[in-house]
Amino acid sequence: MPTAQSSEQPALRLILADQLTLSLPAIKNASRQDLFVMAEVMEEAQYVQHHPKKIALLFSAMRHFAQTLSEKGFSVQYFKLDGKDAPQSLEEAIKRSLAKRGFQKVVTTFPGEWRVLKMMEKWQKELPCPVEICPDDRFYVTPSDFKDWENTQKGLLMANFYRWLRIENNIFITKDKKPVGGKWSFDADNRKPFKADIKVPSPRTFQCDDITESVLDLVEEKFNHHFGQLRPFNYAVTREQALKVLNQFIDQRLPCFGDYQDAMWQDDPWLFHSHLSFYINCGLLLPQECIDKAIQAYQDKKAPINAVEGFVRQIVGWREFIRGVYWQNMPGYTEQNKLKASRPLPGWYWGKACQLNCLKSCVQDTKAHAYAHHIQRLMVLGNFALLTGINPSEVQKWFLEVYADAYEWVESPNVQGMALYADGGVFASKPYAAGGAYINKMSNYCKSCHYDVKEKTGPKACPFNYLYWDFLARHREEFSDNQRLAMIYRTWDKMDASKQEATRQSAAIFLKQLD
Ligand code: FAD
Ligand code: DLZ
Ligand code: SF4
Repeated sequence: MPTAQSSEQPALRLILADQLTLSLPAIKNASRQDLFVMAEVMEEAQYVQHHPKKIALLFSAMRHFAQTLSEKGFSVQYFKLDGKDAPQSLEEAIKRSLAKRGFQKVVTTFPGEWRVLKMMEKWQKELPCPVEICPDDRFYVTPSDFKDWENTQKGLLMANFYRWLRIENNIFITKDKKPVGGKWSFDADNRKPFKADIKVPSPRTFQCDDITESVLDLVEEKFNHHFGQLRPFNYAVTREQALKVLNQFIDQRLPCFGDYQDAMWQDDPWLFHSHLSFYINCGLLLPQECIDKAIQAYQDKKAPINAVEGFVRQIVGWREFIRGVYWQNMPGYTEQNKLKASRPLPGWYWGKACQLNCLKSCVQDTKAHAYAHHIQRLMVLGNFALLTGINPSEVQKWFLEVYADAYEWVESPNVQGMALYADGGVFASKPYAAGGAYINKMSNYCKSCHYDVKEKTGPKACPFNYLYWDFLARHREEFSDNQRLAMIYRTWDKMDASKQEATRQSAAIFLKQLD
């Protein structure tokens, strides 16, 4: 509820599409005379061509959030994209709202992208009143905390960061600061392949209300040319619905989350994953409440340690670490290309006919749902781009466009750093390169593929097999000091010269066709 009256002068409070959280300082400290501004604008919807489901999710969630603020007694100026005289940019929306009344300041929240932060800093210089940038307290670690922690380290290791963060925040540890379960990570237990007879609960879906229906019509009209299927649309668009997704995950999927975390299955990207990133990243859910519920499930003996620790590690380990890497290395991080990869992104990523069943399936899942799970993104879509040397900025743009959870702070370190090694190893100790055997072990894709995963060279051989060795051979110089690759290079060196030649020849033919 707004505070009744305050001696402070009225403020204009901007809320972005990924700031839909009532507890944010910029929102909870509002008073009755303040005005909230929310704007659907072409500038944000088109700076990359977002998947239509992502735009629909954000616009519908924004409209519902605006309704919640109004019901709580706040004044809200909401600009619809198709409204009369709709502003084209966030700046235009603010300037127009400022002109209406004498606001004494503009209040914003620290954004998710360097680009938007620069925009806010420009407003600080140019707008006729002060612009305050409030902290985003939905994260455990601020960019400056991360910097301080990094200064205590010799290298950037997620495992060390995760342990430090758990101790600092008392997360899932015993009274004597030991990890619950006796180990900091149960990752080694989380690599079971999936089987056809394992029953997976259906994802929680929702009927569209009138607000969502009108957003779908708008997105269909304006963004029809973007890659991705808009309908059927059944994602959560309010906090109440997102909480239902969370509760269903905790009850039905969390128990197996760890076991099948790395598994991939044709036409089922959801498996036992949480599907919460859409909602955590736009603010409908708080990371803290997600891990609290998972830990409670462990305490109630409803989920095993490998599942709960695994989930906690993804959220307070990887998610926070990735954000720290982003802010610590911007600007410039997104332009890195240490392996000098220059190949254009093949049409296969946009759904053009493709004979690699794994790649085709992951693209199809992405197109249909604006979602693919972590191993699909890393070990199929990212791995293929790494091995074939696709230009990192094209890959990064693709990942930012096609996933409903994609914002630059989280997408770019995952793509540049984890999948492509384009940052030269800021936090990954070696490239996540893999041949067909890994994909075959973790999925059923190879069973219905044109290629043979057991074949190493020749026209029927799985391309991942020869591309893997070709990638390593091509980049030998860059990786000469990498101890973690030393064994692998020894295996390559022991291979017959004729086998090496055939491998490189197969790769050359494949790459030529790709071009
Ligand atoms: P689950 O598997 O259920 O994991 C639980 C939660 O942990 C996720 O919801 C997410 O909040 C967090 N998480 C797990 N891994 C990561 C990670 N590596 N980085 C950050 N958070 C993580 N995640 C995004 O949120 N946005 C992106 O744009 C994005 N792009 C990626 C691109 C590549 C190349 C790779 C390899 C990973 C990317 N990820 C991204 C991380 C991860 O793939 C997604 O967070 C996850 O697939 C979301 O699905 P889920 O909610 O079902 O996750
Ligand atoms: C991603 C996105 C989209 C598609 N549209 C809007 C919008 O119309 N209005 C808005 O306020 N925010 C939008 N966003 C989210 C912003 O781009 C987001 O704040 C940045 O990506 C930073 O994380
Ligand atoms: Fe992918 Fe190779 Fe398996 Fe085909 S055989 S699905 S290309 S890993």
